Amino acid sequence: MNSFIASPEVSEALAKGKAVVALESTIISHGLPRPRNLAAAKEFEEILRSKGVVPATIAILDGVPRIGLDAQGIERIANEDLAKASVRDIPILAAKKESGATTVAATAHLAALAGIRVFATGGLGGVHRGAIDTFDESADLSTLAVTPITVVSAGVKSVLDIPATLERLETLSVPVIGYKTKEFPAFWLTDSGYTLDWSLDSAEQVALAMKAQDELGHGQGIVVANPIPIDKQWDPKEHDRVLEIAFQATKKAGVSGKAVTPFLLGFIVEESKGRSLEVNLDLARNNVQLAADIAKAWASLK
Ligand code: PSU
Ligand code: MN
Repeated sequence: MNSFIASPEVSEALAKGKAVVALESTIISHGLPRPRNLAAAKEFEEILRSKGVVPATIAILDGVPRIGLDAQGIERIANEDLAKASVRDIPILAAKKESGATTVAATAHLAALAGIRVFATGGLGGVHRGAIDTFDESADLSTLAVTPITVVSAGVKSVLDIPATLERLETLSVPVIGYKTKEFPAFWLTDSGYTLDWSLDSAEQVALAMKAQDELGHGQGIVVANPIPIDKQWDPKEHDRVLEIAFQATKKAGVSGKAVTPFLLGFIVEESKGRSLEVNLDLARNNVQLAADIAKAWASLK
C-alpha cells in the first residue's frame, strides 16, 4: 500500500506541471465552528478551481495521508471529531489506522512530500505568549525550516507572541515576505505593528524567490504574509477587548499545549458574536486567492 495517496486530480495536475495549492484540515476541524467549516472547506476549493488551480486539501483518513479529498473526505474533516495532527502524529495515526486533521506543519510536510509547492492557510502557528516558561512553540516553525513550500498566511494570530515568532523565523532562516507591504499582519488585524525587512509586489516575484530558494537555500520554506485589507479587518479596540477576556478564560479553564489554539479560537468567535469568524473567513479567502496566483506563476516559470 502507498504510504500516502494523492487524488487522481492532484496526481494528474502534478504530473503535468499544473498549478496546485495545498489546503489544511485543522482550520476546518478545529479552527472554524460547524456548520460554517464545511461551507468554508468547499468555498476555498471553489476559489482555486475558479482560477484554474487544482485544490489539494490534506488530511489523514483511516491512517492514510490523503493529498486531495473527495466530497466525502471534505465532509469527514468538517463533521468528525478528528485528532489535531502535527508532523509527529502522522506515523502513529498510520499505525493505528486512525484519522487526523493536519496542522500547518503536517499539511506543509505532506504537501511537499507529494511535490506541491504552494499552500494557503489562515494564520501560521508560532511562539505562544509565555513560551519562556512553557516552551510552547508551534511545530509550524521548525517544519518550515526543513520543508520546501511557500505558505501564504495573514501573519500569525495576535494571541501569539508575534515578535518572538518573527525572531524564531529569522533563526530558522525562513524568509518572511510581506505581500505588497512591509507591515507584518496580525491575522484579524491588517498591521501587527512589527515591520518586515522585505516585501514583494507580485506573484511572479514570489515565484522567482521560490526558484532562487531552490537553487540557493537548504530546503527551507517561505512565508508570504498577506494582510487582510484594512476595510475588512476586525475593529482593533474590540479585538483587544475580546482577546483580554479570552486569555483570562484560557487560564481559568486550565487549557494548555495543543488545546490552546482551538480553545482560544472558539472562545473568541463566541465573545465577538461571530465577528471574528467573518474576518477569519475573509482573510483565509484572501490567502487562497493569492496562493492561486503564486501557484500559477510558479507553474509558468517551470
Ligand atoms: N490559525 C488559524 N486557525 C487554525 C490554526 C491556525 O487561524 O486552526 C491551526 C493551524 O492548523 C496551525 C495550528 O498549524 O493551529 C497551530 O497549533 P499549535 O499552536 O498547537 O501548533
Ligand atoms: Mn504547542
